[in-house]
Amino acid sequence: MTDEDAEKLASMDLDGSVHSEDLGGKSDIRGVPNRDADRYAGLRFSCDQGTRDLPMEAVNDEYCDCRDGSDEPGTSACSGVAKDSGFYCANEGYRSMVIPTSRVNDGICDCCDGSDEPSGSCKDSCKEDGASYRVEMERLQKIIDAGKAKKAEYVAQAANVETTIGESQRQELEAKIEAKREEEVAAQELVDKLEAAEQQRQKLADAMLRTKRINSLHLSMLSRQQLEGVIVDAIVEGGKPMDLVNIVQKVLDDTFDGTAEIATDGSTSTVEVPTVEWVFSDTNNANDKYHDPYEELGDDDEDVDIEAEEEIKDQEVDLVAADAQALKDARRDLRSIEREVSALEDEKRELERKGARDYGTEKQWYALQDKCFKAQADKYTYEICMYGRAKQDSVNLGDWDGFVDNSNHKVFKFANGQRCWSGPHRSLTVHAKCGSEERILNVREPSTCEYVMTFATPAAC
Ligand code: MAN
Repeated sequence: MTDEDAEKLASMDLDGSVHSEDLGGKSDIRGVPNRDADRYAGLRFSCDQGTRDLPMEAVNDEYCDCRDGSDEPGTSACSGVAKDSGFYCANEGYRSMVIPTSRVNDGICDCCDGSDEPSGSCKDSCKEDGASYRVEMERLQKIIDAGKAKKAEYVAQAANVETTIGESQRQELEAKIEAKREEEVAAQELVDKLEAAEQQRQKLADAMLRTKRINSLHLSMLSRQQLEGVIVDAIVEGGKPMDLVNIVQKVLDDTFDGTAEIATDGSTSTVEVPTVEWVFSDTNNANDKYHDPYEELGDDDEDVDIEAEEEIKDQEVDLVAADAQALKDARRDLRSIEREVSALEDEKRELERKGARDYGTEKQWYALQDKCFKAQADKYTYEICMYGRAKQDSVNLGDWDGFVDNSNHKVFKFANGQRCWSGPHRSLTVHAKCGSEERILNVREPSTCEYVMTFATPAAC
């Protein structure tokens, strides 16, 4: 189907036939169709709804007597004077037509049978015109037939599809959603429980780290006065980890006479002030290079809570290894259930949305749902998406507003588009015409921001 064919199809009537004025052939009176022959058959002629009575000689006498112009159907005498009743040419062999009477006897052959001009001035080309017209019509008819065949495919495609959401379908989907939501609640509870345990573990780990730092700095060995000094010096020095370790080292050296040896429980051990990195690292790793001297000394000083530390370590190892993985798994499971719930809800919404759609009496529009078609017209690219949105470039021309009543599902609208500058919201009316394929044939804007489109599609065949 070429653009030209499409244009021709667009000019054809909705049923695919070409508009013509076949009023029953030619009568004996010039410019009058057979259908009206009786009116011109008597001895007298009546016009202007019976208010004027004329002798038959007054008909086609080149003088306009009637206001309705009916006494001069075969001359141009009434053109511009009265209402134009038109000149009928039978055009035998081609299409009959009605032309304005102003074109009668004007030296131009408008009718192919030449009846609008004095006899002998025009060649009768109706036979030839008719032959090529029929060839053209047959060709266009083939396009229409192809469109009809394609429409039959559309109809078949939709035949077995449930286009209205059934009660059982809805209930089934709702039950599925309900069951999934219960799973979601259980999964959320598990995540909450494991997160609480993780928080607890973190608290214990923090406490343990703190204990480690206290122990590593041997703060328990310092007097209250020395500790107060450490605090003040640390503040004065800026409170940096390195400063703090140096301060503590100095206090320890002073206290233990530079020997760096301490005696507890009668035993002797070297006090090893650990490296800054170790003390302030955030780990509690058992393989750490610093070894707490109090452990060896069997010190059970209250301040250095080795037992608590061990207990924490045990708990931590379990939690880190098992619960952290369990939490990860539980979160993953929850996310996957949440996704399933949302997919089911989407499915339900989609079903309801589609169930509410009007696909036409034969569901002929079903195959085109959500399909989009584009075309360039003037300086814009227009796009329509069936049951969706229409656009002019990126400007919203409106959302689907349904088929126009009594249009036989051949006219549909998009409404409530982007507001026109100090005008209405943009809207588009689409006139669907039979064609062998989908194609936007033309777009006009007869009134500002109110657009009209002609669209060829098999669905309109
Ligand atoms: C844009 C287009 C036109 C429309 C004007 C109205 O230029 O959408 O079609 O007529 O806006 O201002």
